[in-house]
Amino acid sequence: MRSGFVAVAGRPNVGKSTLVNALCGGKVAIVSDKPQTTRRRIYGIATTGDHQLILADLPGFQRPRDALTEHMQRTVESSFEEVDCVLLVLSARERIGAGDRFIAQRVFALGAPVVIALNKVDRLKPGHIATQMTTASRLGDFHALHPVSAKTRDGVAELRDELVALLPEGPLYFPEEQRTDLPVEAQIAELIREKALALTRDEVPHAISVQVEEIGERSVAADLLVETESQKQILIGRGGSMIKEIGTRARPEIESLLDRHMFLELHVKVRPRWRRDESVLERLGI
Ligand SMILES: Nc1nc2c(ncn2[C@@H]2O[C@H](COP(=O)(O)OP(=O)(O)OP(=O)(O)O)[C@@H](O)[C@H]2O)c(=O)[nH]1
Ligand SMILES: [Mg+2]
Repeated sequence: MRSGFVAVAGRPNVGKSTLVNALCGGKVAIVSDKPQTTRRRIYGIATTGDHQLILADLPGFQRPRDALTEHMQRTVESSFEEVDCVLLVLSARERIGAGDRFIAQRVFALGAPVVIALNKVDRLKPGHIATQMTTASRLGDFHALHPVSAKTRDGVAELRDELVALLPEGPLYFPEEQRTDLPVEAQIAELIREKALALTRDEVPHAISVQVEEIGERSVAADLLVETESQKQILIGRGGSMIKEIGTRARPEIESLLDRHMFLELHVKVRPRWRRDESVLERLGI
């Protein structure tokens, strides 16, 4: 039996969570087109007869601006301890630049093998992919470099085999059927937040957090926290249309997670400066 932990590192928005989901063969982490979607470490666990691959999906590497981003960056740093391998994710759609080099420096210094995933190669010209691969290969002494598309799953199976081959012999760290270490309340909160992120823009997505208050037999109650009254009005929408749409989108996924029909009760609340409030962050598990 091979088993072990792989830290997934990279700039915000390069597709780390999408790739973790693809490698696990199911949704464990939420995804959005806004940077800083992932706020806490989430294990995506993939178990077969002969191995258990545990991927630590992490927040994107960033310079902290407040307590929230400070906690996020600390999570990234502490997750590098005792991993069997690091998966460094880059976006082939953007210039591989100073931000990637900064992360690479940190990652290559760990001493664990580094596998580079050059993500988002779908619909890119082969010549452009080749150029990006050359640039990526200069980041450090990598173990392997894989062009992939987390979206179309191109190259994902090969990348998965590469990671599994790097795992040492070890025990099952999690029960065979477990897909993530997130408690169910947190999974539901994340699903609701994902829908809210998709429907908002500018500074609003960053100001949203979700807290599940109660999971009953037939209903789930959750609060969406924002920082200002105007953000609250945006989330509620005209005549409640926005919050209704968030609920409509989140409900089917929550129902399939809990395996029963659910009524979803969402409330929007203002918590001024929650991103700087340690007690709120603690309650959110960040
Ligand atoms: N075209 C394309 N888009 C992708 C691919 N992988 C991810 N994306 C998109 O990139 C955006 C960011 O994806 P995420 O998986 O949330 O990125 P992340 O690195 O986890 O972002 P943070 O959690 O904010 O650090 C989303 O809009 C995804 O749909 C890919 O292979 N191809
Ligand atoms: Mg993410």
